[in-house]
Amino acid sequence: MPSDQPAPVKDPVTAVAHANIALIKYWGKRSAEKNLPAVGSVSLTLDALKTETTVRFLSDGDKDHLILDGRSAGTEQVQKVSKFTDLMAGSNRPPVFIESHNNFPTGAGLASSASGFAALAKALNKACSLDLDDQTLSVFARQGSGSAARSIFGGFAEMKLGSDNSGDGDYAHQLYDENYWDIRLLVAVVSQAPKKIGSTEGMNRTAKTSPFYNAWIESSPNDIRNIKSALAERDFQKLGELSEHSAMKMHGLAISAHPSILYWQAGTMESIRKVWGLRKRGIPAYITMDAGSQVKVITLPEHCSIIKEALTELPGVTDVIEAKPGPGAHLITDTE
Ligand code: 2P0
Repeated sequence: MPSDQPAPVKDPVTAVAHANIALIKYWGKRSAEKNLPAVGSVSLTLDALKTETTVRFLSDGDKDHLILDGRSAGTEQVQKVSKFTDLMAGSNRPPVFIESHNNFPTGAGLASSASGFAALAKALNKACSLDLDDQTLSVFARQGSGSAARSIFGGFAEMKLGSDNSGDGDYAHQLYDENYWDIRLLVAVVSQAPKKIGSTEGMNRTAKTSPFYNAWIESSPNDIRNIKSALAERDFQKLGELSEHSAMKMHGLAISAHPSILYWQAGTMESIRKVWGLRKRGIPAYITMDAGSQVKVITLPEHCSIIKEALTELPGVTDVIEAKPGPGAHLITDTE
């Protein structure tokens, strides 16, 4: 630990953070070094998808350990987490033992890095007695994974862009908490396999090769403004249309990269067509998708069961998860 920071405690600290789904998507970086997004984004934190992470600083040994879902993580993942721990705890820190568990498939487009780094930031904050506020934690979480900045907060969050490249202005903040509006998100699980092209690689390739990248950047502020007004008015149709359009725009952009980035599987198309069919029949349901093949459906509580039933029947869909607005990252105490 740097001498100006308090020594880490040796007792384990456990934090939980929930995945979030971007209603207005982040895709592209304006700087890789501090992981600065090229566009703002607006998200919904989800109660049903969560990561629980326990951090324990070790009094001896010389390397960090990371256990992910019960297994020792690969070198690349350990390095990423070590670098993040250095960032928060200082590079003279003792080795750390981190155990993390997701209640959903890792790396399959269900935002495991978002909940993962948000939980780790929250746990390290306590384990190192840093006492940082959520905005500062969000700045740290962003450096682990852009979407993680939003998972620090519950309910609806906005990721803001800084006016310079220091990184201090690139943080998320809460727009409304998890009790503001009871909308639902159904996840049609199409594949549990990790995606072949990670988000970072996908974003970099898109920025370098898509002829539409500048148009994507230019159209973003308007999308953010409009979704914030849909949220303020609790206008579900407006929220759904804007969210679906942002996801389609992002996937169209990724497809326009060279070589093309196509996250969809057969079950993805089946699910999209099914939801569009339901909407034609008057059911308020809108699609969103991330860097993976899963289709997420934004709807209202009273329409969940009919949509769930329709998606479950599809041959390409293995499971349907229902989520509602969830809480921000928090510590688990003995009393929970
Ligand atoms: C989002 N995604 O806004 C977008 C939509 C995926 C598609 O943020 O490179 O893992 O670590 O900052 O946060 C996933 O990308 O990317 C993501 P990095 P991250 O949710």
